[in-house]
Amino acid sequence: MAAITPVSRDSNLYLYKGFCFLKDMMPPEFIDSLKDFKIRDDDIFLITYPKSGTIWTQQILSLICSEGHRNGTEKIDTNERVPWFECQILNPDVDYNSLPSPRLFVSHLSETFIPQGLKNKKAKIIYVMRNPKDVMKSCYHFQAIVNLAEESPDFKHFFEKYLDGEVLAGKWFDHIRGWHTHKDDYNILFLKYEDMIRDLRSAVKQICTFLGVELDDEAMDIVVKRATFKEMKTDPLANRENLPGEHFNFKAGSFMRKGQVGDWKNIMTVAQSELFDKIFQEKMGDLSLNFCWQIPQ
Ligand code: PPS
Repeated sequence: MAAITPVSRDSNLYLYKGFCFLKDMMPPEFIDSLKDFKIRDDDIFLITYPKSGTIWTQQILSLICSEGHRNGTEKIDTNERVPWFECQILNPDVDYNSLPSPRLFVSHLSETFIPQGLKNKKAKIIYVMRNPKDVMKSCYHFQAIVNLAEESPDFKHFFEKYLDGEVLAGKWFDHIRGWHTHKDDYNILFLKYEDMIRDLRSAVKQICTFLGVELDDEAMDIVVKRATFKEMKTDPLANRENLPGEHFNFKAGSFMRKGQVGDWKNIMTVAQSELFDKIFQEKMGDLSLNFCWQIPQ
């Protein structure tokens, strides 16, 4: 087994093959075993770096794939409908192997750890990315809610911790690079959070086309409406407030915080932003990827 390294700024995490895992919930033997998880041709994986639009796309996927969700006859929590793949410990009574098809999974895993069966190019992956400054700000606020992370005393501390990848999922740059450079190995659709903000209906249509699902106008209207920030914030099945109280403190905030593009400007100093831009250029400059850092109001 590869070396396991402690994470100096967060004792809840360990570093393994360049990725930061939760010590108590994701043992390395289990993580290694996921490569052999048996993939079905109709599996759908949603993959994100944390705070990039996961819960949002989970809701969209669930609404697209389940008529019962759309018409309100099924009251299933989105986390149950689209379970967290590498955190099966949260669902000890569920056997992920025998879930009915089509299975929907959500994951923050980097490309290194993903089941090999996804390379059959039949099963589908939707990868959602978000500009990393907003991801950083969202992660920073999230520390107050989640008991699974050691809280940074201030943003300066968190800024350095995030750049060093001492947060769940490790370095944002590595995650994006890994998935982007291996994109041709998978049947994968890349989406950007900011494009979803600009035009949610088009994003939903893109997902439907990728999944081969045809929705009539009425169904499409329901999906788009129920996936708006305003609707999701008050939807207990979608906003994750049903998650185990021992891990989360919802008095301190919510998964549904602001849902905006450019909020990083309210916390980053000019010097931090310039440093980030420099590192971004060094690490990502050679990739054909553009990010939207701000949308004029
Ligand atoms: S997690 O913990 O990794 O699953 O978090 P994740 O769901 O990836 O990201 C949370 C951020 O997504 C925002 N969000 C939305 N934005 C726009 N529209 C909708 N419907 C929506 N749903 C969730 C959420 O507010 C978090 O971003 P911030 O910037 O913190 O508000």
